[in-house]
Amino acid sequence: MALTRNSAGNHRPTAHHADLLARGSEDLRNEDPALCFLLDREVSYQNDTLQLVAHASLAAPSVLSAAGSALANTTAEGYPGARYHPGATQFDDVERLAVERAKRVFGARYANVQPHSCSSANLTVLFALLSPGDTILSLDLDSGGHLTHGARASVTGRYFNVVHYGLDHEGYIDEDQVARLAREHRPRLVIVGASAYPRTPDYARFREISASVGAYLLADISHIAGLVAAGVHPSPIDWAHITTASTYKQLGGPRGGLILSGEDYERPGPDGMPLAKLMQRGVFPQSQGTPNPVGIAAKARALALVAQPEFTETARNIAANAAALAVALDKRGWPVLTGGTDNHMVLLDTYRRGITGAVAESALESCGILANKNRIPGDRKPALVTSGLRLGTNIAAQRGMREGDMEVCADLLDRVLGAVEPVGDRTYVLAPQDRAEIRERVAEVCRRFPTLYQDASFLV
Ligand code: DSN
Repeated sequence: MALTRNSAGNHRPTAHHADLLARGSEDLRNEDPALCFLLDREVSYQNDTLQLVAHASLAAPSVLSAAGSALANTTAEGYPGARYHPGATQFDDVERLAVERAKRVFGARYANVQPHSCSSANLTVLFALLSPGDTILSLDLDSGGHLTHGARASVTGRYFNVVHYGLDHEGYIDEDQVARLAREHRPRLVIVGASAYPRTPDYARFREISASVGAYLLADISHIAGLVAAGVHPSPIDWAHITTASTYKQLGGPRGGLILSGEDYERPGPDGMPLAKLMQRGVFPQSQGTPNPVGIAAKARALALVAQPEFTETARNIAANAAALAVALDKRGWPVLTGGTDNHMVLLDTYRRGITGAVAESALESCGILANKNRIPGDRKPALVTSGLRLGTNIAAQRGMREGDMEVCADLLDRVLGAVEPVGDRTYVLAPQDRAEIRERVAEVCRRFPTLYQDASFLV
């Protein structure tokens, strides 16, 4: 997008973002060594830890830089060209840039870049499209759904009548059940999307089911947004009426969310207002006040990187690595749900081998490996214990690992989980010599595959 000339005319900067950031880093180092130490330690922790989580990616230094910009001081409710505060000239252009980039990256006709998270984006969509008591049809939490899809613990479960679909005996979404429940309960909204589902939903079928009962279709692609953007996973943009995404899980962006729409963006919503306008109003003023300008600047930067061929290559490796990791773990006797994966995520039923998710997560973390405990279908353990473990390959691919390197990762996981001796659901014993030996091997892998933070000179 060509930047529009701002209202201050052809203003030449007299001060520079990069100088400000350098000065800030210097001041932090000199004036607040305690905080600086913690921040330094986090950089080295991220370098020296083998992150195999599904819910994160690494933001490039330039994304972090945009997130630390002077736009932090700008308060401007509303949208570009229609703000409720003065002084938003640059922010207007930054937000327009982020919107254009989001549309381009996802092939969308409409984008709103203001949601503070994908949870906020989902709440916005639900409250914009539905009235209290309306019926939602969504995947249940234990089958891999999300809190904001109508879980009992969420406000969405209190305000709406929620009906859940589940998985078949092989762990796949049971679309026939979705169709049957839709006929039976006549939902106003069907949600397709998950926090812990390793397979590809059939978006065309979901649209057909939604259309058959006159429901809207919301696709939540939080976890798989990078694969979708890179064309490594089918896109729901033109199947769903609305698509939501988070920007940090797989897009290498800041904490934040997006609301997108494809071919349906002008379709009338419940009160006749086009969906795009309904979403604009749904974000501001209905569910959020001031947008976060630095978050939006960082989204703009991350989306520019997502458009690069290097990102497509990383996305291909994310999916290939996950498939290879699933095979390597299965070979070592670890129960892989659905027997594999189509995306970045591998789910293990660790409890089938006597280890709760809580014990697995904690033992791995003590060895320098991150993966998170996760409830699995039919789980009888509470959410802070769980019977499963969720693994992801976003950061491994960003570190340059390839399919063949997943053997090493599977070996390390197997070594920890094979050595751990559970004592109840949350505690365990791991021999100090085992831990020390594994930690050394993890450190060696991390040195071999440095993160993009290894040379942290960008912090000045
Ligand atoms: N949605 C949560 C997850 O999938 O881990 C965190 O954002």
